[in-house]
Amino acid sequence: MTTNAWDVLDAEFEAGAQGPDHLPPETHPEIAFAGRSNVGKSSLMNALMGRRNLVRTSGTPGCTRQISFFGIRARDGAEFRLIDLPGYGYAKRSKDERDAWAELIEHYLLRRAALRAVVVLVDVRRGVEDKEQQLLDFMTTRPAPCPATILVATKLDKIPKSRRRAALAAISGNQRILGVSAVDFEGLPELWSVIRRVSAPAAERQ
Ligand SMILES: Nc1nc2c(ncn2[C@@H]2O[C@H](COP(=O)(O)OP(=O)(O)OP(=O)(O)O)[C@@H](O)[C@H]2O)c(=O)[nH]1
Ligand SMILES: [Mg+2]
Repeated sequence: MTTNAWDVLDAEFEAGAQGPDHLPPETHPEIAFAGRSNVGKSSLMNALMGRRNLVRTSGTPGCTRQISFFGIRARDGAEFRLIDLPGYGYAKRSKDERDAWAELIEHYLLRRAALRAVVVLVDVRRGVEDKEQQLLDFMTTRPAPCPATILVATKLDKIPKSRRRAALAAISGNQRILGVSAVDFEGLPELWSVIRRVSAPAAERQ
């Protein structure tokens, strides 16, 4: 059984935006996935949506070149969107290309009123590096309402079970962190319940 077969009734690709002018209307709460290229954003989204290949993944860093919008309909009728952001930190792109992406992502993260939370992904073996810290700091500069940031360590399956807890503690310091794996689905129910909570209407969120 796929991880969220019990909760995701329907998941579909809705729109792709390659520039700030192409963003779709803000019809539903949005949860965005951000992190460096190859960290596992698209794989995690597929696992969460219970779909193997809805979001394109690749062993080649820099695979995701646009902001992709996926519409979710849950069994209880809740509707929200998961957003796949292009990965940053992929050195092989030209500077112009990187600048255009940074502009698009910054525009989205700063201006999108529907944005409820940003899932910031780090590789459990690398932890929070400069780029991730910049992203976490950047999100605090956003004018209210400030979206939540959810720190998530991916590829947990790459380290032995006995070392996972210590590895997560070493990454997070005082912040809350969730460890996940898109391969063995570890941590996905916990992350899913956080996503459900932040995407719920304000009155239901507590
Ligand atoms: N072992 C393991 N491999 C993973 C996991 N998640 C992703 N991968 C692998 O990591 C590689 C990159 O995954 P993607 O999901 O395409 O990464 P991305 O962050 O979307 O990359 P960009 O689109 O380039 O920004 C692929 O080869 C995946 O199979 C995981 O939890 N465990
Ligand atoms: Mg991707």
